[in-house]
Amino acid sequence: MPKDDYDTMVRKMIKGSDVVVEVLDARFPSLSRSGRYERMVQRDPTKRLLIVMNKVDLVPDHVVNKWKGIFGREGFKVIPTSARERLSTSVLRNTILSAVKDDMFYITACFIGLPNTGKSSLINILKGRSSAPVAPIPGFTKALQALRITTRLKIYDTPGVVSKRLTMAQQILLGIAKPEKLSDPVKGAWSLVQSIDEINPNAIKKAYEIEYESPPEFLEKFAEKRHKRKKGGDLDLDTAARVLLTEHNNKARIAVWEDPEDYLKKKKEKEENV
Ligand SMILES: Nc1nc2c(ncn2[C@@H]2O[C@H](COP(=O)(O)OP(=O)(O)OP(=O)(O)O)[C@@H](O)[C@H]2O)c(=O)[nH]1
Ligand SMILES: [Mg+2]
Repeated sequence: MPKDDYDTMVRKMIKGSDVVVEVLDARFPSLSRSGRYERMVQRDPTKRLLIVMNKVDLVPDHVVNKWKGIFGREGFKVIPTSARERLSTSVLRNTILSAVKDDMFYITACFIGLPNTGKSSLINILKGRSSAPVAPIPGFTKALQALRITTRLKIYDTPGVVSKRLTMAQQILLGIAKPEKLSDPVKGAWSLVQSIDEINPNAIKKAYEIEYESPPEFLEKFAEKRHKRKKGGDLDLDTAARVLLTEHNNKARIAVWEDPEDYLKKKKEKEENV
């Protein structure tokens, strides 16, 4: 289905929901937000927006708390969760139920967000048994799914939509770019290494135990270490690049997360320039 159709589908779901739960990747909370959908919810006083920072198992607590404070000061209700470790999933359920007025018995909520942030995983936990298909592949949920969680609560799972505002380098960092869709996976892998080095210069070295001075040097050493060679014996950088990107998308092996201080600095600069 074309991207625009997913967007239309998500907009329709937001229109039909009382509570909209935006699921962010706790590693990249500001990058994975969708201002457009948030504004759509906020424009309608009958709707409530909740921000979930999922995958907190991949980020140190003090970083998660800082983000929670920042978004809280911006006026958002934030719930850090981990579907993997079943952290705060009942808090999430109770917050959804209490987000609407007491006299409203039936509640419809929808889960929105970029691909792969864990929307379906969270909904499955709320439901109590596997109902929404989960996969390590970004863009796995293809169609709408309505799930009755309790008598009062119905939740719609939506397919993740990639925001047009995200550059290809950002999509690669977020782990939502499919390696097979990249025209040049080697450049994609270099871009990943460069983006991560800019945020956390030791993360890749630590994850793969490879010393390097530049992204191309890293990829060559990575190809060697993984024995990725073509028939003639030359290094197969294309295959190595795909392996690296796939591991980043599926396994989150590299410990990397956005720096909240950096976000605050950039936000201040932007405000001063207005
Ligand atoms: N480490 C970690 N991984 C998680 C967590 N929640 C989900 N995942 C993993 O993230 C991947 C994507 O999960 P899904 O629940 O399919 O994500 P989704 O948001 O529904 O993705 P789309 O349907 O593509 O939009 C899977 O490999 C999950 O196992 C979490 O809390 N921590
Ligand atoms: Mg899904």
